[in-house]
Amino acid sequence: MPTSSAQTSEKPKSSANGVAKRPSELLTKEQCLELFQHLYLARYFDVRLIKEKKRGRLRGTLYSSHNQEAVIVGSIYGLQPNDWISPIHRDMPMFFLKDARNGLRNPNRMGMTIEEICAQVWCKAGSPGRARDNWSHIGSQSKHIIHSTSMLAGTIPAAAGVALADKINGVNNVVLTFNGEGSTAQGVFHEAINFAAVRKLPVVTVVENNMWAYGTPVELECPTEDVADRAKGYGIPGFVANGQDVFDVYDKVMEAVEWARAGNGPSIVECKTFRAYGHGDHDDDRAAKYRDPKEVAQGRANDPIAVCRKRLIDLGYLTGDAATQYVAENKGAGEVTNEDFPPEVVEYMNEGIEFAMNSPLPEAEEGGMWVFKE
Ligand SMILES: Cc1ncc(C[n+]2csc(CCOP(=O)(O)OP(=O)(O)O)c2C)c(N)n1
Ligand SMILES: [Mg+2]
Repeated sequence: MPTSSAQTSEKPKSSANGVAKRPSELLTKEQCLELFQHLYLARYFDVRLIKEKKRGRLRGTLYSSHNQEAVIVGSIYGLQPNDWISPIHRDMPMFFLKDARNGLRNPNRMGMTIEEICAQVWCKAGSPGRARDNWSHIGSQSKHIIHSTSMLAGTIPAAAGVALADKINGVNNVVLTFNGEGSTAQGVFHEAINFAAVRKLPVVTVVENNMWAYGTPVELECPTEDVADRAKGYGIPGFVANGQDVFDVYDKVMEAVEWARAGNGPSIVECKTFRAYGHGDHDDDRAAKYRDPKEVAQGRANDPIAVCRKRLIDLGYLTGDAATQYVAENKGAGEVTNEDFPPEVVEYMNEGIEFAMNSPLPEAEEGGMWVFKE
């Protein structure tokens, strides 16, 4: 069984000299560059919404994923289209990046469009939540995205249920469920993982350990050194990934996914990262007081875009001017500009925002919809 150092029953494919290759070493140059672009897409979504709100064009709370993009991007990149995900509040870009390998503009892709997500943020009629919320309490059964819930860790029992249903129906999809480290202190986290473990369900629980749950530090939520150590209690593998390195996240999640798909059951993948801002933007000022500025500076120093850029340069995939053309890393939303992002990234977001701006509000009569059985 894999441990935190992560070996699997199904050994990764071997190279000619017999040394096992990590899943990320099997990615093509194009795929590596695509991962890099997805990091930009996730970062731009975040900074653009902050800018839109500062300009007074947007209302509602924003839960920033700044600095956590490698977890969002690396964990879902290798999934099969029909695999399931259950994002949480800090994972908004995941909704439009799911199955992005099949083309961001492919209408048959098993992910949401940027138009749907922007309409959600602007509370318009064309959004999955139809103006009931501006953030992540959405999902899509047809796209295999389990609806988010506000109850921390509430997605894991739902994920276990989905995995059980697929198993009964003879379908071998993996279910990737996401949680903050704070959520691992919830009773339902233990109940659901225990249930998945005894039934060997293909549920991979990705823990985004950003060191803080609102104002509570990780050491007051988890007594073990690694959150992944909790896996031992269920007899399942626990993996630890560097959450700033998209390739390491990809490697650990792919090992867990292959382990699950081979019928071995669930696992926990802890990705060590750092929450760059407050819990939500309503918490930014307070967070600046409850967190040590040195800790914050250190936590932000390893920007996932910079880490990925270095790897691509080392691999020879980014050379010459292309290596430094768009430098979005290590800049806050107030400093970064459109010129720091590839034009196609800005364009994609512009299209989403334009759709949202031009979309109507829902009819008032819709307010009672979905409350009582029709
Ligand atoms: C059962 C439950 N308790 C408390 C809350 C209020 N709450 C919302 S988010 C949050 C912090 C979550 O921290 P973590 O799980 O680490 O995720 P992060 O926000 O850091 O990504 C809290 C306490 C809640 N939504 N559900
Ligand atoms: Mg947290």
